[in-house]
Amino acid sequence: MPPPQIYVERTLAIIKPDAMDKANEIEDIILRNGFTVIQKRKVHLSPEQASDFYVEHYGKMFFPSLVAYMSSAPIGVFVLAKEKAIKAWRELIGPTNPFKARETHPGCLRDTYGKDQTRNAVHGSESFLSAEREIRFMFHDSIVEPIATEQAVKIY
Ligand code: RTP
Ligand code: MG
Repeated sequence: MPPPQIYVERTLAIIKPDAMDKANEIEDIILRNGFTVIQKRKVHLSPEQASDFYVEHYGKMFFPSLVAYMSSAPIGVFVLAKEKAIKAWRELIGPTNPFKARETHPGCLRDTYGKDQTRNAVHGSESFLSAEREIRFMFHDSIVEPIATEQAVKIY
């Protein structure tokens, strides 16, 4: 009999600027939850790069503050793999708003590390297509090379 097939999915996770001081702690939680870290990078996005990354939100009221926040300081970017990784990572991070997360999903990452609706500690891809787009985006030369300094290579 052939061995059972397990479909291992990839997703993109980001530790946002406000949670970078807890990056080691968050990476431990990632590993303890059975994710494999395929790639990781520390990058400092320009406002243009942050706008491109979150282009789906262009025109929304929170877009300017989101872009300013995401380009304010370095972020930790991870490609994670696991069975049903996209859904599993979204469940682990919890709802967008940390105050809501605290009530409905106590113990999720945004409950533990989030500060407010914008500074909510972590990002997770929403679908297979967005995961593939975001992985390509973050690990493309145009993002990686300008910050490929010693500091960027060693993530923390
Ligand atoms: P993400 O894309 O970062 O994983 O977050 P998400 O899917 O849970 O939420 P999304 O609707 O995609 O929003 C993207 C990010 O924009 C900021 N935001 N601020 N002030 C506000 O009302 C507001 N709403 C969203 C958050 O940083 C959110 O994660
Ligand atoms: Mg989103």
